[in-house]
Amino acid sequence: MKTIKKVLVANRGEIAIRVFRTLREMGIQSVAVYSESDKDARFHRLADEAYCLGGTTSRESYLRQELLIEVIKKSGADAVHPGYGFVSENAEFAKRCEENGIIFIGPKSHVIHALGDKIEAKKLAVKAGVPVAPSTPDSIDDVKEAKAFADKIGYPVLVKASAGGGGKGMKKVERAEEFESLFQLAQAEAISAFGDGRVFIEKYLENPRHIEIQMLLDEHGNGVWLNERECSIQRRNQKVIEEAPSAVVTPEMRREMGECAIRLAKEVGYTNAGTCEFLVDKHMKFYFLEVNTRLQVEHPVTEMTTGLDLVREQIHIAEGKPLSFSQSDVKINGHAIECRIYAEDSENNFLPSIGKLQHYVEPQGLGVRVDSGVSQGGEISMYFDPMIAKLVTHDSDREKAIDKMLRALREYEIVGVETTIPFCIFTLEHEAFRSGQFDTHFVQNFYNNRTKKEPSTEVKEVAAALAALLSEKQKKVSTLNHVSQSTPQPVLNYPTTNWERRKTYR
Ligand code: MV4
Repeated sequence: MKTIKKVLVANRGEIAIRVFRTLREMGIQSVAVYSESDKDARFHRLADEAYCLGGTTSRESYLRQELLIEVIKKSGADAVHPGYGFVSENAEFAKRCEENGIIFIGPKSHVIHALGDKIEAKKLAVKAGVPVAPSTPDSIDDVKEAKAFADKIGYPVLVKASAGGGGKGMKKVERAEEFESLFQLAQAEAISAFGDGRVFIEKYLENPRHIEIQMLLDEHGNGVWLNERECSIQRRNQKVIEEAPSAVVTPEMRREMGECAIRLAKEVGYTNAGTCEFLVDKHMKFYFLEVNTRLQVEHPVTEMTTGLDLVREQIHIAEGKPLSFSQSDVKINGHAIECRIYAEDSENNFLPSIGKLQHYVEPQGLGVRVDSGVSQGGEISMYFDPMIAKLVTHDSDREKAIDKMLRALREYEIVGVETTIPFCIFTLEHEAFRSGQFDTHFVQNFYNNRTKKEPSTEVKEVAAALAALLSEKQKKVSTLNHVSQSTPQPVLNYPTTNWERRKTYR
């Protein structure tokens, strides 16, 4: 058993802050790294020490493995927390840490490597007796053989890249006639995207739900499942709303899925926090999809409903401590929902909306948690993920958690960029969501071809008055110039939030 005294967080934004908070509470020293383009970001001010990596893009900063190792050594950190994205699921980085005597807070490098290969992961699932969708048992490169298999299991099928995952490197084939060309396209794309052209064929599941099991496994052979998260509200493989527990999972199904997840994890020697993803069909049959070997973006909904701090658990496991509780201690307290607030125009095909947060106030109150890495005056940069914040609400049941989320979404004040708040409000008010009768096609079924609503006369008048007032102010008050060179354009077209509905603006 080791004692971790100092941790470097190889990440940025909200997740870096999330980890720094737990480190502070545990009395562990913290080290931040940041790119030149993040020199004014808030996250590195929450660490005890901060090192500038230089560079602008991810490649020039947060992805520079050798530089990260150098800074870890220089800072005297004994461990590194990778957060999500960047080097978090990079087996090579985990291996470099192992070789340099640095504790990588996550599974061992060989485990990350094995599970990163989707064919390998599926073989492990089969070996552990976990249900999988019908597929070729291995990669297949002969197009004739592949087509014979697709013809046999029936269309539609998916051609999936073994090195893919999270929706990358996937082609849906609807009919036999289009198989050959799409198969070859999938192979070519897999080579160019991953440098690995291996693909396999899998039966396409119609209208599945995406439900995942959070796992914790220590280095003494103990493993627990921390219930499920439902992440079916996605657009283009990007999760937008997640919740725990799922509206449709029964206690029996939860236990079955949980036991499957832990069996698979134990098969591969998994340690630390991880997530086992499943697709669930309309008959509530579940099929293994992949294992995510990192702390996930949506982990807060599990924390709110189990009362656990997953980062604290990760650190204890990395220190070699046994889990301090067993499966029967894991309870579900109420319901939690997370909305990811992206700087994207959800009323205009989710186009990225980068720029300065001219005005920014977060919602607060009982049962409201906001994990964010931004503040007023900050920039949503084009170099990184445009997520502004994760808004999480917790209450005694699903309906109350939804109502609390609607309250919190309407309390948010954001001027300067468009956001996914209107989409979240749309979804949370939708009968399909409220009744729990939805799947991964929610966005395409209900949110497509939505035309922009014409703003009401009242809203137009308020917008015009405010624009005039702000431009007048700018002429007189020179200090406003550092906030914006041009006239600030308040987001007033869509009266979705309380703030936008207000009639008086001081
Ligand atoms: C599937 C599927 C249907 N059938 N596999 C997308 C993310 C990647 N991890 C796997 N994905 C899918 N795999 C079979 N056999 C449908 C999807 C899928 C999806 C899955 C989860 C959440 C949203 C999705 C949106 C489109 C397609």
